[in-house]
Amino acid sequence: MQRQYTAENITVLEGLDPVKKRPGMYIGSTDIRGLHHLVYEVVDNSVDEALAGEADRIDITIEPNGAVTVQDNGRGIPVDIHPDKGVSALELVMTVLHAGGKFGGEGYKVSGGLHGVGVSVVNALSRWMAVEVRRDGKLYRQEYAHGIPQGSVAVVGDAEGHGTRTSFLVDRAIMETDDYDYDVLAQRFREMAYLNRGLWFTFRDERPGRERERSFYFDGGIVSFVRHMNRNRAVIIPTPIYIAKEFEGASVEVAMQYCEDYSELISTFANNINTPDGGTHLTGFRSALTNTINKYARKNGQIGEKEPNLTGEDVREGLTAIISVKLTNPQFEGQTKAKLGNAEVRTYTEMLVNDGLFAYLEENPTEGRKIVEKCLTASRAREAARKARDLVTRKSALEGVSLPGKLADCSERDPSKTEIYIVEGDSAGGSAKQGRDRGFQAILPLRGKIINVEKARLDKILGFDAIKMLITALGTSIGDRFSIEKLRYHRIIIMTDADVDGAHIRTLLLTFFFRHLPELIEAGHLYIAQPPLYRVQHGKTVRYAYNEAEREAIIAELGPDKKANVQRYKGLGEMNPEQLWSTTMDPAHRVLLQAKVNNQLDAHEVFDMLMGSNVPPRKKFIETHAKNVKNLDI
Ligand code: 0RA
Repeated sequence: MQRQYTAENITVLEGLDPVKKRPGMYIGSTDIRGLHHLVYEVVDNSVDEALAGEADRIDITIEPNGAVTVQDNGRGIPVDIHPDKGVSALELVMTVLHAGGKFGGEGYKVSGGLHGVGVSVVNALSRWMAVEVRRDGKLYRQEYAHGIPQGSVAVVGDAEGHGTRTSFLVDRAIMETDDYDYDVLAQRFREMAYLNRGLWFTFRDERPGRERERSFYFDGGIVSFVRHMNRNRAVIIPTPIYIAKEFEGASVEVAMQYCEDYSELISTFANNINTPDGGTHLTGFRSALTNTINKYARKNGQIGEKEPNLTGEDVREGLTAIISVKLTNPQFEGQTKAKLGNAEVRTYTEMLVNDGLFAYLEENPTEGRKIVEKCLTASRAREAARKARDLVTRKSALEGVSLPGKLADCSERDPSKTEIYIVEGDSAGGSAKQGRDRGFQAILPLRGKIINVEKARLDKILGFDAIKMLITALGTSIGDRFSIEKLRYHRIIIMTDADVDGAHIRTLLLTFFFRHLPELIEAGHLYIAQPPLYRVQHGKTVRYAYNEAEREAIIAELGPDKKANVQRYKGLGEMNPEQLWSTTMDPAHRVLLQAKVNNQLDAHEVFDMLMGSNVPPRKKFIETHAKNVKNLDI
């Protein structure tokens, strides 16, 4: 079929051309992340309508054919003809880059800084797209192919109510995949539901064999978010503190709650977008928090006249908080645009917390006293930790020349070329020492279980020899003396037995790195070795299997009449040095898993659950997941 190009269509085609040519510039990538980005782009427009107070439902469906439909009950994208351009507003929004929907708004309009590339980008990257608008009793519709309107906006029927329904089928000639990950999308919608109190999300998957549906709605908004984050922790005050205020061009909301453990978990958002690198909202919050708690504690007599102030670390220990700001012109900074830059937001957040938190503490003296008590305990412990650490560090035990005696170091001195194996047990350590390439591979055997750092502060942790040895061997020191430049090996490889104890030690080590040396994970230095589970021998050929399926495949390959000798390795110690080298340590053959943190919030939750003091959720998690743990992505 010959396609008809009108003059107008050709300008549309050219207008969206840059998107098709360089999709990465608009949506980051054409892989699954870019694919999800397209969905977020469309959903964000409906969320904007909800933020304007005009919609309270968003229904998202992955259709049986893989198209995605997003429907809201907002005012409907305007369909009237634009006076200068001579086409409908709807068509402009769908076909002109950056046309957005930001016309005709009053008050402050919010739009996502990262996603806000406009729905025309989605249109450009879709084989097919259709928009239906219900307003003024009519149903309007326009369809597009590769971003080109297939006719103008038409009335196709009568309609009750109002809203916008957008469907798109991505162009597989541009997008590498159309296989949406339900869980990833659902997680984002859940987050959006927390961040926008009272907004209903329904998310359906209608793809054959994968049918499911979830709804997200939180009456408590970010208060519910904080409750959810703390659901596996012991809390100091039962109800999260909530403070919020509207400023000129911005709204600021904070929900916070102290827990009995030590980790600080503050998540910040600007226009519903996570800002993991913080920014002005976080800076304002931190300074006002320290200021307010000190002011209250002094007024209350909990800090004496001659006593020093609590530090920022003291007042943030055990704190879970969500800071969410919504503003007209968000400025996202930094390489990954993960930091909020608007200077006025610092002042707003400070004002909110200074006034709002102080008022809360005065109105809730029981809670106020408990919170200050918790901060004072943190302060005393930190002082003790400082003393303990200085005692050790002065003697250079963590930073100095004397490397631990158990460390079998390598001869290479360039850290970018070297690796250190942290090995469970002395006997496996022995095999590893003999099997390694001593040129670039160092071995540090750790005996027995290391301490569960989730339950202890740094002063206590530093009392354990295994931890001291590890830090000394790595060379980076720890806490406020940490310095990544001093790292002595760029690959840190955890090598434990393929059994339950091994898995436990591995988790303890990962927890330690995650809580106390997260920079090493972020920089991609931490790995997990994967020793084989089976040795399959037939005659003179020996092969190794890393899981059940591989073992079965090898046996099947040998054929039914050949009898293979299968050995199951219970521990690293059962392998001789050559076997350990060739299966697990030789860079040419081994398979390493790199430890990564995909999502700070999720990772914190998983560690809280696995290592924290609440037992039932951990039991449940292990029962649910023990059978299908394949890949470790913390
Ligand atoms: C601009 C103006 C108006 C509504 C919208 C945009 C709008 C856009 C989207 C995108 C998805 N859902 C949407 N819902 C509304 C309001 C026009 C008026 O005054 O009625």
